Amino acid sequence: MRIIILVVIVAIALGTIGIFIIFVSQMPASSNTKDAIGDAVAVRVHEAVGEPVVQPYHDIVSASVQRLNARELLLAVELDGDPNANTSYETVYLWVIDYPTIAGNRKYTIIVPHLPPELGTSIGWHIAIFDHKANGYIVPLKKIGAMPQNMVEVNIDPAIIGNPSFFYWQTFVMVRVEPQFDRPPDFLIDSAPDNDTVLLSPFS
Ligand SMILES: [Ca+2]
Repeated sequence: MRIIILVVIVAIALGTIGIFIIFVSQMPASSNTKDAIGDAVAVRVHEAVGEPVVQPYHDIVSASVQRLNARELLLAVELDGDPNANTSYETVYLWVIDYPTIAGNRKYTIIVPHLPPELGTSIGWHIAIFDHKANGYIVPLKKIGAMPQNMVEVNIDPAIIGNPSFFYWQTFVMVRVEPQFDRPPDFLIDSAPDNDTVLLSPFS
């Protein structure tokens, strides 16, 4: 009898925790960080032929991640120039998101590349999402519309990244000078925060 009561209590507790996690993962939440202007520098990540000239639209001024509701996660970065004006090399804006689970850490990278007209194929803005645990793309590269002036922003369904109740994020600007798409871009230009992450939680 005692065992049955204990099992019932544990089941009720687990059910309550489950409902709480689902509820919290749908609550609006907002997080942001500011970054210095003028700190953008091209740091080579891979050996590659060519080096980008740092542009104002490579320089992060601020970045934010907001859960607007259960279906919309808004990722935004404010820049010191208009990223739609990119005319040389592929510029890539990235958000790296990670959070712990009982089954281990989950990590995703939201990749937003801009391909300038000089590349000639599928020019303009794109999005892809990479799942580090599965080591593959869960959203393959697809074309999206133009960005607002001096901003890069995308809206994704948080279900794609597992509907976390909270997570840590960091954003990066990178440039690819060689068209080798099986590796990360060749240069890191700016990041925010530079050596830290931001917590998105309805309780922070
Ligand atoms: Ca900056």
